[in-house]
Amino acid sequence: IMAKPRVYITREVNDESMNLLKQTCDVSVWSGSAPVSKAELMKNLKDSQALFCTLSDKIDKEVLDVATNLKVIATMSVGYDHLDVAEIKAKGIRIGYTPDVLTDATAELTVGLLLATSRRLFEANEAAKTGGWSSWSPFWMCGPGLSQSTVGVVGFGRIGQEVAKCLKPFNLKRLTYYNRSERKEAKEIGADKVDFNELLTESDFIVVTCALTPETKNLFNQEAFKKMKKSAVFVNTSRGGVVDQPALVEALQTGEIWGAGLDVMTPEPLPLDDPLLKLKNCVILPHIGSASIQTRNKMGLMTAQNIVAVFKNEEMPAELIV
Ligand code: 8YV
Repeated sequence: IMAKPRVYITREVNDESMNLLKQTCDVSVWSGSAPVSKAELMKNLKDSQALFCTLSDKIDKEVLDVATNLKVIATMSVGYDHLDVAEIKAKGIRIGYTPDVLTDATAELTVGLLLATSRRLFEANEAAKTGGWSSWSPFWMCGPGLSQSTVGVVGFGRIGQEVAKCLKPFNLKRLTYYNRSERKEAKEIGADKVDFNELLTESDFIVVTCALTPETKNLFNQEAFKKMKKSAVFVNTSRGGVVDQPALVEALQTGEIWGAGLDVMTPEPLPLDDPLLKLKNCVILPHIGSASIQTRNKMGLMTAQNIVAVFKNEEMPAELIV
């Protein structure tokens, strides 16, 4: 009888995923409250055949070099910028991830963040609860409305397209997108492809849903914020690394743009003394884009299924092919 493959899990996950894994694998879970340290991860990976990880686990060459028994890395995320994909592939290790199942949850959170930022929902709620609501005043708590505005989506993949679809009923003036390649789905959605410069200068709302890659790193720099309208609202639910954060802080402080809503930033968690947290025109969420109960359950299950498939010699539900 062959020993069951050992899978190391860097977070406690849903029972359904655990139960599925336990049927074919010998499961070991990191149950600390903070993310597993690199040293602990390396110690545990030495004799593991599978890794179940999340975005806070950086899987680099140093980690991979000790993980000589690893057959599959399954990340409970659609993003994979925390994985050294080239090195993993070079070692013949398979990669699983969780596309599609989080598209709707992330898109709805993006729309929520856009509205919360532009219509100042958190500021207004705070005022109402802490005595800041004195009397009705014509321009108090006003912000730019979505109706008849131009929205530009940066990165028109699964999530960007879903955001665009969700925004359709808001009576936009124009919906545009910027993407490396033209997306055939755009016509039906009613989104026009524009170049990056046009997107920056013409948009009332800029929504970022692209992946973090060497090409998108610091895409939103000082020059980009300067090109935006002073009334522009900037929303990011992708990765903090696409933004030059000091440049964003400056743009918000000097009124170069109207406001920002961020679900992702650098670093995460954001330290309590970070200048972003002092800005009234910046809404900060703790990376909850995919955090609907249904979606997180699906993500957990898909991650487990990706692992099990490898050991059963079946097709993985979502294998990362690059
Ligand atoms: C996750 C995400 O919460 O899927 C992604 O890429 O950023 C979020 O859905 C996170 O990555 C958990 O690993």
